[in-house]
Amino acid sequence: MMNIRFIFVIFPILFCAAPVPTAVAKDYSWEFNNPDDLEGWKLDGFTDKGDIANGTLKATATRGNPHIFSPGVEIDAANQGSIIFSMKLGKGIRSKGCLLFITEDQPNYSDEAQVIFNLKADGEMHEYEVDMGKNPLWKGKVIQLRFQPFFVQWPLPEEQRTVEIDWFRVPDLNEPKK
Ligand SMILES: [Ca+2]
Repeated sequence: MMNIRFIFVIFPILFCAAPVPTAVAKDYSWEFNNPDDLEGWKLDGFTDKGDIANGTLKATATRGNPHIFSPGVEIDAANQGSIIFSMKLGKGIRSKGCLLFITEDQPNYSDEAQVIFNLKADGEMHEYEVDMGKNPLWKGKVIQLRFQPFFVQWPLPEEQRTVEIDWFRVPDLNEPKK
């Protein structure tokens, strides 16, 4: 009797204590195709938590620098230097966007750990590719992203406050294309 109890207690402990495998690049892909499923993303600076309709995450900003936080990730910076996404912004918005990141070694957001990108402001859906590798702090294991679709002075004309994201991906560049 004692032996059986011992096995039941000790096995889960051994399992939990097993060493975590070393960092392996993981493909990340958020498609925003299921209604009300934000796939772990959290919005700050928008009218609500975000809405998913017609396969697109849609939200309306309440300030000039709204934030969209990714869920926790384990991005291998060496093999995942590129972030791609498909986004639609209000026509005529005069701004740039930026992507901030934190890593295991630098777990606090700062303006040093960001990459700024140009926006396409014709009011249509566009694919963007941001080369994160050009920031020297993009190294080791990246644990979260903070996506800022724009940063502008407030107030912003109402028709320029809406952001739509069709998908957002961080591919493993070493992985052969499917
Ligand atoms: Ca989608």
